[in-house]
Amino acid sequence: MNTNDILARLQAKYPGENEYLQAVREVLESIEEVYNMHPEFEKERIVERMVEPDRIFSFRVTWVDDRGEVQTNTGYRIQFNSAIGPYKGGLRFHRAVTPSMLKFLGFEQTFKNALTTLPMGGAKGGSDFDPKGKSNGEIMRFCQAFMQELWQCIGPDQDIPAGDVGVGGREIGYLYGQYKKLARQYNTGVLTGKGGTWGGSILRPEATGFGALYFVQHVLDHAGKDIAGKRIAVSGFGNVAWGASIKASQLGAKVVAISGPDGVCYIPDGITKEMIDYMLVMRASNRDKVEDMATRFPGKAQFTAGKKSWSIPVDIALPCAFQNELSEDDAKELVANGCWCCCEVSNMGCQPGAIHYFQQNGVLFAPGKAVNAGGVATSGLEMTQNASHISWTAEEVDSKLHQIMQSIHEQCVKFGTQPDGTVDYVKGANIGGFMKVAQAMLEQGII
Ligand code: 2IT
Repeated sequence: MNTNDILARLQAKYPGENEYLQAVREVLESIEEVYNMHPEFEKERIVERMVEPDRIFSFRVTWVDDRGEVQTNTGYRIQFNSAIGPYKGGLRFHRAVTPSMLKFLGFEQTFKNALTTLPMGGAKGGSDFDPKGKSNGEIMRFCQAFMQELWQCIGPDQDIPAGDVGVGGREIGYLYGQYKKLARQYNTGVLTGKGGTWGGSILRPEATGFGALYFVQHVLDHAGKDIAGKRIAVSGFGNVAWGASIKASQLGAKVVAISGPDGVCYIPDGITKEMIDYMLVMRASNRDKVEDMATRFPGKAQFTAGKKSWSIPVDIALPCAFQNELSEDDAKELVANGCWCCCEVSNMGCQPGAIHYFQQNGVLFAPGKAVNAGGVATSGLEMTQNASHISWTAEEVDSKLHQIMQSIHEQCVKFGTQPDGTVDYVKGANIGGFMKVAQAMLEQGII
């Protein structure tokens, strides 16, 4: 395999699909050496097949807003790879959603899901619908219109969507209600992230953030460090930032920054339970403003417009919002201010220049597909509970989540340990996920 040749061909075929090309480049660069030691991969063109989604559904979504105006959006579901199980991955509702964004997410999801140890293929979907400023009624009508098309593509043994940016418990509720009405199927396993009384797994809302902090603990432990008392910058204030803030605080760390599209809130004494609870109110309001935290807690949270969480001096940076949210300049500012660990909780949260800068400067860095895999892993646990018509206790789910995050860390160490004994988590996660999917594809023949 020649990474540059493959990328040049993809670039010519998909010009402008920058997020997708960025995600493919990162994986191919990591796996090239191992790949070339396996002539059977090359013979069956595993990489050429793996970078193309199995199929892409694209559909019009038309709905009526509160003023009676007709609105039209585009919906997508990308079924990326089914080598190790049915398609699994979230739905993103965000104004900037494009096929490129969802292809990058579906590609990443394939390797992430392989790392979880559970039998799930990779998928992603969503719409360019912008939840900002929308009423509850508008959200419901949009979800119903979206499901009007999506229901034909999904099923508990085919493709199981969940939430992502802009899609949480409320949206999953509206989507599931409409799925039942259209499909006349009452198997709750068709979606994950459901409510607790109708098939949802306990701890699924917290799982991405909790799993990320368990992974951070393993990273620190492996490097002979400890999380207690450390200062942490989180970005965003959505579901992932919320779960990460709860667990970081429980583990004795101090979350001193959260952020939004409008700026950053600096919380010198560390985030409190009341503030963490208020993040849910801010999310439900659809205002998309972190300034609301400073308004609600004057004196305790200080808002600065136009700044990111990466401007606050911390030990550990946890991007929890959106792809490419941390640039090389941000990485330089963090390191200059003493930051020595960055774990991506958002998918592809760091730009390639930032990752390079962290690695060159001895910062412990781990990529999203390892760090945030606790979310989809707990979705996998929700599917198991649904399929066996039972619900596990919080202790059972949490202990399984712990085991899974530990196993992901072990895979990173196995495939990413360098001659000097440090771990390249990017390499480790990419090779670990890739080997599993590639092996399954080989065994299933040329399809
Ligand atoms: O990026 C992700 O892993 C998710 N949005 C969760 C997907 C899932 O199926 O739970």
